[in-house]
Amino acid sequence: MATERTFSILKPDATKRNLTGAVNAVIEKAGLRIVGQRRIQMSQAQAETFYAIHKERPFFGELVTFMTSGPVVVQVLEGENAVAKYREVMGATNPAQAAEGTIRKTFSESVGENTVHGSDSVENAKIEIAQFFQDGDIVG
Ligand code: FUP
Repeated sequence: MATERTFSILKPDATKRNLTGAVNAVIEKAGLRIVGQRRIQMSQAQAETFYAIHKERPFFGELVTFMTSGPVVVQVLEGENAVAKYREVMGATNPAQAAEGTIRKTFSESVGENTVHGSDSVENAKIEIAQFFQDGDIVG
């Protein structure tokens, strides 16, 4: 297995409920290292670019509105198999279908406000990290 990096977002429902530390504890307990982290207010343009793949979906407008509704924490996570590992730790997109012990099962209230984002491939992780981080801001 290779050491990988993945991109994570703690979404506005997490920051609003003061869950940054609680979610980070789950991430670190799973063996992922938080090697980059920044709290930002995402602009509409940033959210639209980030979720461009979903722009034809009926929930796109709501998704952009939600992602810009409050602060988010953007992160770079590092570890063995980090992309798949984090997807496992996050749980299914719909929290009702997420496994026990996952972030979404524990903390999320709906599919639209599901607490975390994690890249779905190493290739997308690189693109997503580059949208929000400069090399010097990631310290492994
Ligand atoms: P995931 O990779 O698990 O974050 O899921 P997707 O890329 O399929 O979806 C991205 C985001 O779109 C979700 F986090 C929330 C939103 N979404 C909805 O609001 N409704 C849906 O039916 C599916 C996704």
